[in-house]
Amino acid sequence: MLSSWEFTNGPVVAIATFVPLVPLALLGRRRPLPAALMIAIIAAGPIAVQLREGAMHFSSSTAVSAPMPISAALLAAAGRLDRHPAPSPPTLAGVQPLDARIPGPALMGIVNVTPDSFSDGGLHRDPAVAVAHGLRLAAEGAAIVDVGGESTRPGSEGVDAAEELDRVVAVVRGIRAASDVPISIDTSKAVVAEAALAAGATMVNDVTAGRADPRILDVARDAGADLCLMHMLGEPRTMQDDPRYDDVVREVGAFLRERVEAAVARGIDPARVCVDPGIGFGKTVDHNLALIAAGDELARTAGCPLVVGLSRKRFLGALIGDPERDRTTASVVAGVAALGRGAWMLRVHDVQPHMDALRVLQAVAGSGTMPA
Ligand code: PMM
Repeated sequence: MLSSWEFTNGPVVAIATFVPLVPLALLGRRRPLPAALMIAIIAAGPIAVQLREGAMHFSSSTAVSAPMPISAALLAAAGRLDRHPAPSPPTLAGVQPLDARIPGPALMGIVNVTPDSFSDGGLHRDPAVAVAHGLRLAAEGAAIVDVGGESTRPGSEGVDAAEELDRVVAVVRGIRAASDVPISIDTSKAVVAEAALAAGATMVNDVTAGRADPRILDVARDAGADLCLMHMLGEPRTMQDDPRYDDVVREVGAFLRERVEAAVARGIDPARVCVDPGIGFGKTVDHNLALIAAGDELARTAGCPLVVGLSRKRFLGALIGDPERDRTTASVVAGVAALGRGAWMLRVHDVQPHMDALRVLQAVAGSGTMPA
């Protein structure tokens, strides 16, 4: 894990070192700032690693004369996104692992059909607007769209099943009628998952990892659906009151492992399971940063691909020093950092800027394969 100095200063050092040299052709004409920041942060990776390993001793004033050649540093950093981050479980009954069916780095586009989500509550309450939004995210490059009808933002109270069904089923059906894009249903209720899967959803995304309503695991199994199991400390109403861990990475990893085992014990094919550390769900800023930095370890411990959802979340407002300011750039940079550290998929509100980032990363890595 990076020290706070490395995390804070690595990107700054890299910006000063590399941004003036980044080929403008890679940045595209739109949104050059996120692209430049994104390249800078991936370039910061090797510097931070060198710092951590004690192989290079420099302060911010000597960083500009760091011995590593610039192009090699960029390619080495970008190349980290090329390797397969999570060891995939063996297939059962011929099912390909999730990250073989949806190769990473991939994006899950968020369609919140709620009046009060973390950042976009109320925007898509009208089903037709929500469907159009989901289709737009798919057209922009989302590998899957995540439809949710219950807010889980800190302090929220939850919603009853009838209201949640009313919010999400028409939206899932509408997206499915117009597109083949995989659809995830973001719910903790078995009855909602069941109806959404019948309407065309293909994944169940449960922020309680099957603890709130264990029947949801049976529903996912019987439908042959994919399953995302997320960590949350406590419940949304109180989770941010005073979250504490002895070792957040070890505890979240052990929890995810236990939940994967519980799902598999219930008959779910491990090739259908992914996990999520639950950024912002009972975590301080430091907890969130530690989990983002430990993606490789979390995926290894859980034994399946790792989803990270940090888009627009509150800790980014704290990091940029202004809770009111737009968090798109912060989301893209933090998302890229998560991908470089083992995440397979990012759950994001703003697909287009993240897609721009992935295109630039793949160009930098020289892989020649651009996301569709
Ligand atoms: N965050 C929210 C809702 N659902 N699901 C997963 N798997 N991971 C998350 O981080 C996650 C989630 C809350 O964020 P939002 O209100 O901005 O959608």
